[in-house]
Amino acid sequence: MAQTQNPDTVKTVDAVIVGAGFSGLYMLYRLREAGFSTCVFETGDNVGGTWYWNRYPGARCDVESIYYNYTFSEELLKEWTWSAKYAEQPEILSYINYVADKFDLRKDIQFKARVDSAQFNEEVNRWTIQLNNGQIVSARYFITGVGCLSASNVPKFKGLESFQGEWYHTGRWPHEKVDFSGKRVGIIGTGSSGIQSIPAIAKEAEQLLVFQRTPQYSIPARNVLNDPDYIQQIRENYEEIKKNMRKSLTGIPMEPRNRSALDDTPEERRQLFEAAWEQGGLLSLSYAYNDLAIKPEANETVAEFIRSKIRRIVKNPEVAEKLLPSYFYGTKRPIIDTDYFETYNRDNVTLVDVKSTPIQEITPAGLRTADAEYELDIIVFATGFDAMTGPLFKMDIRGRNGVSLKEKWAGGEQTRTYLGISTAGFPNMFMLTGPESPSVLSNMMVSIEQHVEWVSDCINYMRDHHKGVIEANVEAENAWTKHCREVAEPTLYVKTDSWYMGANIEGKARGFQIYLGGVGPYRQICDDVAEKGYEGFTLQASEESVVNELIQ
Ligand code: N01
Repeated sequence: MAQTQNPDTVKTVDAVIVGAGFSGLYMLYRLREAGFSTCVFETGDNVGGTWYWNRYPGARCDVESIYYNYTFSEELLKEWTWSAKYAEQPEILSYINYVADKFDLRKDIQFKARVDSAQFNEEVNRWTIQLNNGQIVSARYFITGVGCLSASNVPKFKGLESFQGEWYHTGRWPHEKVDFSGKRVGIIGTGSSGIQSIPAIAKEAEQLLVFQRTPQYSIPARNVLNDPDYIQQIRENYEEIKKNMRKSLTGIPMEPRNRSALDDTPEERRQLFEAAWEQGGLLSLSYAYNDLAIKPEANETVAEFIRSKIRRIVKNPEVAEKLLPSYFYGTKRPIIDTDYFETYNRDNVTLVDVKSTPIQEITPAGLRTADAEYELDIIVFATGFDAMTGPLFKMDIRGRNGVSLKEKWAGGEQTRTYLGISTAGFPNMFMLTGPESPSVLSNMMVSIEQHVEWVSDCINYMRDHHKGVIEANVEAENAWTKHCREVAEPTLYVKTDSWYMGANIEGKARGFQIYLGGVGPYRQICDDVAEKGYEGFTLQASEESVVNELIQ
């Protein structure tokens, strides 16, 4: 590590940021504006993060585009116009590139540079960051902007290396177009990525086989082009919209209807659900009543409503039956789609239930399940991610006494953080949208801006108050982790095996890793902590201020 390196070869900056996605870019902007020397390292060869890697056919955002953008610059808000209600991946990627150019961010980003390790050096209170190209950087602050869903998960199927065709993971999609025409394509996985890509691939491929383990609830997105008058109206009211986004539960300016599903008659519920189905979108059904995520009987009303829709849309009753989900609605990420269930009415699409007949191996010619062999030219893995901790664990991050983050969060302990931003024993390290913050259960843009602003305010505070080290206290961390679990415990989320629970990765500790208290209340908690001089953290004077005091 750096202690043994020639100091002349070590680059020194105030802050290192990992990742040039939405969070890393805004963090860079804020720190640079405040006069801190900052360097971003990015594995990819361009900006974009999630939207750089997830280029699979049909990829688009499930949060309305007018809410899924930066709000820090009024000028930017006025300059950029989203073409549709839900923006497609290429448009979002263009937006990110536009932002990077507008604010001249690229000059402080090193692309194709992967951070392999980061170690806190207690002698000098600095982080030593090592890159895959051998470069070493010393930074006061180490900030991760690695996202929550960037460590792709390709299940360890026997025989994958023997497969003679092409295979791709949705989260690591190639930049060149994948040609499905005339091909027999198999897709494994029916989460958001699978459900978005299945209708798109079905239109091109000669044959599409969908290997489904768990049927999913999905409701229509009802995407439309944005009307210029609507955009104008949004622009005129953006200050108000922004305020509402920030104080809402999810970062989308909507609140759940304040009524139990069990207080309405079946006919009243049906009418309400029908209206929500027609409206489409991420929250229309989840927000129809206030107890769908808490009471099993309330949840069953919406779950059965969606099942009835699937039975009606899918013409073959046997196929429809296989597509009926049974877990608590909303306890996996709700999915919105364009013609997903309709796609099973196509002649070239076949559904294979791999719950009852599991995939046994990938063969040179395709794939073998417990009762059949399928010949395939292309396999698409829409098999998700090692979420939340996966992106952090890809780096060897070591805090005090050389203890790694992986060791600290190992075994049944799961994650332990203070506010989802920091963790005891890892001074001057900040995790943007880290575990135990609202992150993926919110509009990420709102959560990203909140974290970036909180962290940059904190770093400014440190400079203004001549502090060199900030570290979460163990007591504050324990209290926060306990609070996170207490908020999640009464909900149905913890009763479902999902990636929220770490259940999709073999051997991973189970536990709900996201703060469910809502982005508005969470912002208030973080602001209060800052207002009280960073309550729950220990701040140490900077070396320069100690030296100055000694001299005087
Ligand atoms: O991944 P997932 P994803 N054999 O984990 C199956 C965000 N996102 O990439 O449920 C067979 O949801 C697995 O089956 P099961 C969004 O937050 C957003 O789709 O574990 N199947 C499941 O069906 C989302 O939630 C957007 O039984 C296997 C699928 O693979 C998150 O990313 C778009 C298997 C994985 O589903 C992740 O979504 C895309 C195996 N061995 C993603 N292993 C939008 O904004 C796994 N599966 C719209």
